[in-house]
Amino acid sequence: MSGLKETDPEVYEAIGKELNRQRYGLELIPSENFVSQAVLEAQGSVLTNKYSEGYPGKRYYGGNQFIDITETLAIERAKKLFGAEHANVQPHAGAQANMAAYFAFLEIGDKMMGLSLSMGGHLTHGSPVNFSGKWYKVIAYNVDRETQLLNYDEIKKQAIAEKPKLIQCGYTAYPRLIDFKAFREICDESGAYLMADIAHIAGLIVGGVHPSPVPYADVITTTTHKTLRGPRGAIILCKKQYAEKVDKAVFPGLQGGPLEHVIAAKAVCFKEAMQPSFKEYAKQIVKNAKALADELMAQGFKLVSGGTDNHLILMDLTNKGITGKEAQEVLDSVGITANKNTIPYDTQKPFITSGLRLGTPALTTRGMRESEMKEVGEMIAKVLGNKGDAAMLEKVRVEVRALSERFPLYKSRGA
Ligand code: DSN
Repeated sequence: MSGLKETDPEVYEAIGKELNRQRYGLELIPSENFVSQAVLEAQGSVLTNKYSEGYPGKRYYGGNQFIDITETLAIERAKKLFGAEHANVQPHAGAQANMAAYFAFLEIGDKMMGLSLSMGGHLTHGSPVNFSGKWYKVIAYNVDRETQLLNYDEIKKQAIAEKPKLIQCGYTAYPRLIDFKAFREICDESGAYLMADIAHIAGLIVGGVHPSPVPYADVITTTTHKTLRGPRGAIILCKKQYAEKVDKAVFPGLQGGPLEHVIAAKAVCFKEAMQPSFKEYAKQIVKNAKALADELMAQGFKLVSGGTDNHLILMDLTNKGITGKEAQEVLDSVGITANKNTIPYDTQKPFITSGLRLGTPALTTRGMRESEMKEVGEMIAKVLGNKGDAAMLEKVRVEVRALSERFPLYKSRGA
């Protein structure tokens, strides 16, 4: 990064500091990961210079003969990776992908159903502060108060009574498997389209450790940067019969020029996710999440739904005298990054919360396994149990640094 260092030392320095934060800390935010050198190189390439409104073979600008190669690779690889009939690889981010999917299947004012944000849904699944809650008539469904799980019978009753045009499934803080077949049946009985937002679990799906929605959903959206371990961005998958309306919704409906440097990096990510080693990676994410969950429960922590089947854990801190916000902050102070999150039926405000959301995709990328998850669980317990003990916090800070150094990150890169 010598050019950047010379031109803009302030940006260069901040990037260097962020690199060191990633190298010497423990990243437990379940929606984050570390991309490969190849993904970084594609995303940092000259493809950023090119306008390419339209789609491969049908562009509104000249000079797209090489862009067409990378975008076509991304499309074909996405279809093959997920076994989908059609892929649009242009959405800039998950929110834009969801917006485009709604735009394709709904009219403004139509009724849709999604899991409420405070129960593990996403802002774009119908939150009143988001476009989805403002443009559509949203009926929220909840998880069960006792089990903290989706209750498919209840969702079905609600759907049959409400008759939404679209039902959204796929979540940001749900630690269990999603039964997409059950959602298909609910949609068939209530006359709704089924949309699955698999942003969190896409890598687990292609890695074979979570069922796929492809046989059941009419439209699927996912970001590419979470368990899938690609660049920040998103894609939409759908059945062939919906291809044209999905493509039109993305461009010209909502976006102009696609980010072709990011699309090239998505193509690289999909190639990486097709390798047998990615299946091993996905399996290890889940094994690590279970190991971390077991250690946290052994340390006396309550977990929402009593554990995990996927990459994430939602800690319920209500019996520990610490809020999610305080927990996030004290963990941050020792180099452990996690995020506060509401738990189902939380009595705290979303900025405070009673929960803490953890995930294992990033640490698994670094090569950590079950024994390191046990160490991480012990560190979290020490920090949350001793938040005012400066000596203890310093001790854990040293442990965090030592563990991170055992699993080097971006060895050859300097900012
Ligand atoms: N912000 C993402 C997450 O952290 O889950 C969802 O978009």
